[in-house]
Amino acid sequence: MNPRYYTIIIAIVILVGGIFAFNHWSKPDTSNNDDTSMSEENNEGIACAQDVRECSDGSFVSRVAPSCTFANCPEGTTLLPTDEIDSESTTTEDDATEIIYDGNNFSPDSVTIGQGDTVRFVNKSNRPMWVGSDLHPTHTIYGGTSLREHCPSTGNTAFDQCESVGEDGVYEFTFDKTGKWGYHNHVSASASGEIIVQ
Ligand SMILES: [Cu+2]
Repeated sequence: MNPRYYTIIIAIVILVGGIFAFNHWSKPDTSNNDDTSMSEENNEGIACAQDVRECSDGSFVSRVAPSCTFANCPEGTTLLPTDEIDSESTTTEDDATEIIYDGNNFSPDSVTIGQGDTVRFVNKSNRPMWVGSDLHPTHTIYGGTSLREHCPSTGNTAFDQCESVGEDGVYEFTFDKTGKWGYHNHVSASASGEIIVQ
């Protein structure tokens, strides 16, 4: 091979290596510079959260730097306690009864719920899950219609998932009818369970 090619190749290798090295060593420097500039900014002008609280006269106060505590309410008034709406909404958010499909069985395979309660079926396996009302294969028991009539389920009235889902797939159904409702995995019908609605 022509020695000039070697020279060119070596030059390219040195150049590329130099670019890598420059990027590698220059990164910590730039991040350090960013950090110091950030902290300088914070020291100069403290930005407090933008939330406000209500005083007993109906006026609002905001947070004041540097401590970022709320400003004093007008004389003769007091700061009202904060609402606890947030914590209430999180506790009522998730009251569905959960049933896990593990690839072979539903567990628990029998649950008792109240009328109007919701059950959430979760597929914790790598096998498909299609929850359907008994009897297999028509799924008529709960809704009174067959799978051919009520799928795809738009009104969520037939207790039929109408499709199979893979791992972490979820099916939720709200039971408005009291009774003892058997169900099964339509794509592996030996897996079954019952929902007792009182
Ligand atoms: Cu079925």
